[in-house]
Amino acid sequence: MAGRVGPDSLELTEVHRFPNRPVRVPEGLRWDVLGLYAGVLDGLKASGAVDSVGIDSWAVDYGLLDTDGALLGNPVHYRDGRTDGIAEKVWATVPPAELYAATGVQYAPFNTLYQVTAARGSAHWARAARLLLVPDLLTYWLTGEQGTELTNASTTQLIDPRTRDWAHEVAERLDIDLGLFAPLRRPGDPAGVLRPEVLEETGLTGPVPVTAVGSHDTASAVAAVPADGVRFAYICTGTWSLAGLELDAPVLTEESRTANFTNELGLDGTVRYLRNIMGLWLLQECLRTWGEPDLGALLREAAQVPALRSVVDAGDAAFLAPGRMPERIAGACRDSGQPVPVSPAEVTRCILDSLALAHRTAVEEAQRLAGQPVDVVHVVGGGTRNALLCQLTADACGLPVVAGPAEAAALGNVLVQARAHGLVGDLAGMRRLLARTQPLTRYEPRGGTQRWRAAQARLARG
Ligand code: LFR
Repeated sequence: MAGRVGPDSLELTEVHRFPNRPVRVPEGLRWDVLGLYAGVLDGLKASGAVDSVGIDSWAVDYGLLDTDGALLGNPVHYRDGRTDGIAEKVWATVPPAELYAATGVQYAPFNTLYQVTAARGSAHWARAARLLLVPDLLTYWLTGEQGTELTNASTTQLIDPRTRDWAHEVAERLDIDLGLFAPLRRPGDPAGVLRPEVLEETGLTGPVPVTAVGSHDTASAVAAVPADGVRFAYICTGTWSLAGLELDAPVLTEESRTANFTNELGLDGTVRYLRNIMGLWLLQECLRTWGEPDLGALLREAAQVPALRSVVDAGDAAFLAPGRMPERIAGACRDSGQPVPVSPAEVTRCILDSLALAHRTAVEEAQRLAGQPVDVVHVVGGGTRNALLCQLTADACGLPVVAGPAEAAALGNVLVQARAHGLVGDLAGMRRLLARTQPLTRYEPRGGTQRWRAAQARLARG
């Protein structure tokens, strides 16, 4: 994505799009990270000319480098099964309550902490001299410089959200050598310049500075929520739904831990207090099984299916792995004594109702646990293109939804670069610019919160 930023303008152009296709090999599910890097180079070439570059991606995953700086194998996908049963091993040394009090990170089997515990003893791990999170790895290949960007580092479960530095004691107790990580850098910090070979391959003219951004896509997306003030919740919708609040301090209570809220780090000292919800992954996987039918037609049909007939727990890690999704959703409905959705439209409706319900629960609980009430829900990311999901979310939350921008992560990335180059002001100024320049759609709740509350209770009873 190429961004163009002026004092009163902000434009984003898609210059190149490439698929990110996980690959299953005999040893498990892997990322084709060289393919992604090639896509980045093609994108730079297609841009023609740029003043600055910034990289963001999904969180938690990493590549290992040997002492020569060479990549040791393909990064493992966080949906790979290698972390099954690993958390219990970690908890035997550091109990979950202590881990949460020290890191504020929700339990997810794929947190980097559990991944590195699972990797121990492997041949690659034995040879590893450096661990770079995915966006830091791509940045390293572009610049030759290594760093660990803070917003993404906060998803490793090895960062203390109060000090915004490494959680030294946790690492020590779990015998994790923090020397494996490159020094921390923060959004806006310089991250080097494009290497001469990169300039040559892309046809760009140097020097082209690379800037650390909120390299966790969700950090960039939250930075691009076009909100005014603090009384807002956000939902970053895409493969995941990340629903929560922006706070100025972490919530590390036991109640917050059992509610599985995470305290990831955002821009300028903010905390992204949120919950991971399976998101449109549930639908994407169904579409894959159904042979990629026309989405527009399917959503129109789903809108005609009666609401809230069956709902599943969209926070359930049982939906994490790929494969057979329609069957697994039908199974969850059957097991909980609800009508079983059969047609693609019925399954789609069940997914969208379930997501809206999970959005409601997360927004409600986040306000209660953080003691920060909201008047509006901002929905950003790819899911803003799904009008039915936005309307159902407004209905379920009983609050207005402001939807947009769809490319929030890219906009947040671009704005942090622009700020580092003195083009925009603080976070509030960035948000004002977004609100002035980006098309937004407002959805009013249509009433019937009672039915959503009842569905919530039904699901809680299991
Ligand atoms: C969204 C996201 C989420 C993270 C998940 C796995 O793309 O980055 O924030 O929990 O992917 O990395």
